[in-house]
Amino acid sequence: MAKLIGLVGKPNCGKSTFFNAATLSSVPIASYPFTTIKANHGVGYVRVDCVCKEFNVKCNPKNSICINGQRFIPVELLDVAGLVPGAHEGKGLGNQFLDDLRQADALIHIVDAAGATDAEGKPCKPGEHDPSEDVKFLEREIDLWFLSLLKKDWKKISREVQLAKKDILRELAKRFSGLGLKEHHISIAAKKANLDIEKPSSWSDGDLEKFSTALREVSKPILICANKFDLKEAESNLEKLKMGSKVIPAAADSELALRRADKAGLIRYVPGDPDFEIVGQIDEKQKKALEFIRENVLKKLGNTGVQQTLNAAALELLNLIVVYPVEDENKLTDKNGNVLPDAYLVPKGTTVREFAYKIHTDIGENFICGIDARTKMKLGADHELKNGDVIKISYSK
Ligand SMILES: Nc1nc2c(ncn2[C@@H]2O[C@H](COP(=O)(O)OP(=O)(O)O)[C@@H](O)[C@H]2O)c(=O)[nH]1
Ligand SMILES: [Mg+2]
Repeated sequence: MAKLIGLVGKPNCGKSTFFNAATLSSVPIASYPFTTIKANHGVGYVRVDCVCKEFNVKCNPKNSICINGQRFIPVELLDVAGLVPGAHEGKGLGNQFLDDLRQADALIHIVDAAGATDAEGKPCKPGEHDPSEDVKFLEREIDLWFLSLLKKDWKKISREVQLAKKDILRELAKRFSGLGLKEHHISIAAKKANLDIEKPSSWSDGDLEKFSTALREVSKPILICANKFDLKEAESNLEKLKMGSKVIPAAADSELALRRADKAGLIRYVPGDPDFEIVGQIDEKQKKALEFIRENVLKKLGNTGVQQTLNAAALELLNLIVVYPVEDENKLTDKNGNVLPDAYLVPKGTTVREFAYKIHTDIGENFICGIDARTKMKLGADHELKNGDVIKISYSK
């Protein structure tokens, strides 16, 4: 299943700006791997070095884009409904928030690192609010939500499970399945919280709280996007934001401006690049705005941070790797002669057979073996794929 990355945060931190920037592409892709795109869903891109350079071929991508040897691979994004205090109790837009959260496999928490948004999400003077409070607040909201699900009928159920010698992990997996949690999530979280799974009825309130936090950490990993880094107040808050999750400084509105200018033919800019080039007619005002971005964002951070945030979410948080399926392992083409047509994001540890199923159910069912296009070696069904693999799947037709 394709992974879904949710953008979360309180109002006015730049969620919509980030979403609009990340989903704005100047080069359309013919076919997305996602069938239905709902209202607050969008397609962003993960940027990796394309293997076309290494193989010294000119590629002809179908499900992705290649710009100057950089492959952009679609990944689905979700603009999660604004977080409000008390969301875990279903207050305000709380229910919508929780419903969005349920679907996400990983979260990008967009924070106003400049502290120009107060606790309720209203604009304030930069530096007035401590953004690390927002990080604690979001984590707490999700923890309380997990805790409320966990505590429902807990005394009765834990006793029953223990008496009947049933597996508590399986029971909890059922309870949390609506949130996309699997038994392995529950089992890892139980270990993390040091719980005796033979004696659930002995778990204290403190144990249940620890367990809720662990469940959140394993099932909804969070990356912090320290946004509004073009404002000077942001820098002094960076260290404070590093409370465990990875933090990436960014300027979403700069990225949005650069992508729009590129789309309008005013500049040439590849998302994630350290600089841009002016190629069209621009007026004084536009020139000033672009110079501001160059001086206050690109030179300071090396990039706008938006692409880097998406990459980290997909490749580090979700542990995805990139694999290129081909039908001809020598020419690296599909049946129509397109060179390196597709790039798939798959979880690390995906086997050759699982990959075959991902391409097509029929191919998975009639699987014979894989062939590594680099070494031409045969790969068995259970062989685990590596990042950057170019793979032909042989199957009986
Ligand atoms: N200075 C600065 N302002 C930003 C940045 N990103 C967004 N904003 C501004 O912050 C305000 C709120 O942004 P919006 O995307 O609507 O926030 P949302 O409520 O979280 O969706 C808008 O005025 C944006 O232009 C940024 O990187 N730097
Ligand atoms: Mg918004």
